[in-house]
Amino acid sequence: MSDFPLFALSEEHRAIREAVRAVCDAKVTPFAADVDEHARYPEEAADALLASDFHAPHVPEQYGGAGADALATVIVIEEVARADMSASLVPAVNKLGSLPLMIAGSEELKARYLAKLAKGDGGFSYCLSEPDAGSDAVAMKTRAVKEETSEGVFYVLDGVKRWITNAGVSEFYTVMAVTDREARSRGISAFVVEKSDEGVSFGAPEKKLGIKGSPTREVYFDHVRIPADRMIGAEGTGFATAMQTLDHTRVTIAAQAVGVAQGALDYALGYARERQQFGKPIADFQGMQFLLADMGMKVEAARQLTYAAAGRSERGDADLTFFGAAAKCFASDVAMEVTTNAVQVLGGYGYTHDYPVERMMRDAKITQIYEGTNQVQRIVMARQLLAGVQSEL
Ligand code: COS
Repeated sequence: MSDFPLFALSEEHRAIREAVRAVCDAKVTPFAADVDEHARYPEEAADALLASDFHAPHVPEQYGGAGADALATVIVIEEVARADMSASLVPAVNKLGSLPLMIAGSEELKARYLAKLAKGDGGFSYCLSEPDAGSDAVAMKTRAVKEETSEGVFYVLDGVKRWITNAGVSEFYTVMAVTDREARSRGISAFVVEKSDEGVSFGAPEKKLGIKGSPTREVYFDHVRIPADRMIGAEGTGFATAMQTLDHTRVTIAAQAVGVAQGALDYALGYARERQQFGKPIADFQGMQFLLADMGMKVEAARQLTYAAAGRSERGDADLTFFGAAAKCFASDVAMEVTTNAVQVLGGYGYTHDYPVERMMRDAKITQIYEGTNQVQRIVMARQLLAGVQSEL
């Protein structure tokens, strides 16, 4: 047998986990309850993540980024989510918003915007969903009309995007818009829009169940005229780019789910050791032990699937579409179950704001919904299976 460390993290990946955990212990965990309570942007976490280069770790070194591979990025997001899901949306959404550029953008566009993202000159949000186009993303109405003038070629964007994470905070937006209505999914194109572009505005922050520290708003495009060189890839390729992006970033949602589940499990374990009933710690009761064992087992299974998906994301394997959907779906279902059971372990205390597990339970719920509901993930997985796409292993 070789001494190849099968299914073990490299020293480098372990070191990244330790480094992020230190940042989180100092600057994320202490503020998580306050961020949730006041539904405020996690400034302390965002500043600390930027200072330690964990705000957009996926940006390649050639653009001034940390050059983290897909697994390292997953570890960063997992660790931040373990402390505070809202804060984990900083690295997660920066990847979601900028990945279309990395996949299909021109070298000039990448150099211009990825460098700004890496430097901290502005975050990147992703604008796909609309009021009437959620799971059915192709049904979007936002349009981009080509305009050829003596000053050059432009696209004029009109429409509304909804559920846009970090809208208003981000400086840059990848926007999918219809350039040819008749061509359906092949008539959608992707653009980089800046917050400062004339005609861009934002709705009021949504009042949400969880991830309260991460602003979610509508984004309005009222005759936003942008130069044609801000189109990402060729006209009509925007939908395929948007879907390819989600194949990769569903892995990062799985990472958030693993992180928040681990955070809840850690807290429940500590509580079960301390809390005395019937003259002994509740951890001594077998009923409690079985509950904790199931939680640990499921978190670990979700983590392994997520890391396996991250490997596929890094290599661009043909089975990434299946693995991205499977990891997101499985890990988010686990996160919901584990965070709910953590509340159960704490009993009445768990149901109050004095303990973090009810926040984790509320935060976990979104992982079953965004970047495609878990029903959509099952559609995606079934299509891959029926098309005969085989696992790379
Ligand atoms: N990679 C590359 N291309 C893809 C792709 C992928 N993973 N998935 C789909 N496409 C392409 C298809 O190949 C097809 O192209 P052609 O028409 O050129 O053949 C096109 O995109 C349309 O695909 P499809 O016919 O599968 O589209 P549907 O309308 O059936 O929608 C689902 C498919 C439901 C899976 C898709 O709309 C989806 O993922 N919806 C959820 C959206 C979402 O996650 N929203 C959250 C936003 S971020 S918070």
